[in-house]
Amino acid sequence: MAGRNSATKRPTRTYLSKDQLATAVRLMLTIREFDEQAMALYRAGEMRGTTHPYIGMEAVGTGVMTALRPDDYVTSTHRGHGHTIAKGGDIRKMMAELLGRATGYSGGKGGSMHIADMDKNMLGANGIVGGGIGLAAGAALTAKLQGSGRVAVCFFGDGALNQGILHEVSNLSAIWKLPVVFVCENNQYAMSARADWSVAGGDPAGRAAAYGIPGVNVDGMDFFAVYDAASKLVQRAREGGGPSYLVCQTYRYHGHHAGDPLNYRQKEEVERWRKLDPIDRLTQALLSGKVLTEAEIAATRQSVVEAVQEAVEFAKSSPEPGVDQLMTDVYA
Ligand SMILES: Cc1ncc(C[n+]2csc(CCOP(=O)(O)OP(=O)(O)O)c2C)c(N)n1
Ligand SMILES: [Mg+2]
Repeated sequence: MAGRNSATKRPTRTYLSKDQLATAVRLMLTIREFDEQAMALYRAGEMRGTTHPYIGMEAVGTGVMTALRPDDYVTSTHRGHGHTIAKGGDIRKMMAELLGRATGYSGGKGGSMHIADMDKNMLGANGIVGGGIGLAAGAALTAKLQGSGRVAVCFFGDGALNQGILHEVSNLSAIWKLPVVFVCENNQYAMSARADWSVAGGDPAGRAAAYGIPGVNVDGMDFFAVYDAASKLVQRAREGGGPSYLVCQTYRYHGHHAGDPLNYRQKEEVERWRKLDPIDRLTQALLSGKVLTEAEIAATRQSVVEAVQEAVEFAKSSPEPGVDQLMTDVYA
């Protein structure tokens, strides 16, 4: 984390520089614009396969990533664009991957759920629900054995709460005091299954007690709440305190994937969550705290739209992988 000297004191007890806060705004706007354009490309029939939009959940990925060092590890999910963007990924290579182009992260052969950026220590999206959980513990074990001081953050959805791997990995991480933070993005649904119908025991953060580790539940629509909680848990892990659970209450504005008919939830529910919009809340806080001006925010919005448009053009003008690539990157 940089910029402590020019720190802005926030009423939330959060110390972040103007640069860091402006970056958070830019990242959240980029995530939203990127996924809006990805959905538009899907609807226009330009994308093979599908895409899972992170729209509405931007404060979670951005708040957590703001609390990390660049060399910290992250594992992601099928809804991974926001994590990759917030970890510093390249939106041109991401968009090219979505459109199946050779310039994409996986040479255009993987699509949305096969985006990783090892240079940024983003260990990858994952099409298997809960698939990143074991990888994060492995990365954390590496950090511990090497004494590197690095931390692993594992994002997963409410749907992964009931996967057996989470229990096994939580137990082992606690026993071995691994530097890992398990971040549950409770966006209230796993496909069409409501979390309050499918997750036993009320607040999932309470499950942490069974492993003797901290469990914290925060408003995932509030950048500062996520950042504050993540900072403490990451710091604790870095100092040898071991793993923890961070449960973020959030919502996906759109369907499970871009083609979801969305016939399982009420309009009023969506409207209630949209009133808590994480981008509006952060920009309003920064305007009223006189950290950023309307003009600065408008300029950021404009440059984000242009950057994503440029990424779309880059992707569209890139070639598809050739037939000679058919058998490369095949491991089994
Ligand atoms: C092991 C496994 N089981 C089932 C699926 C099918 N599936 C894909 S996404 C999903 C729901 C995941 O919900 P959640 O973990 O809450 O993440 P969200 O989509 O809400 O971000 C399911 C069941 C899968 N990909 N992997
Ligand atoms: Mg979910």
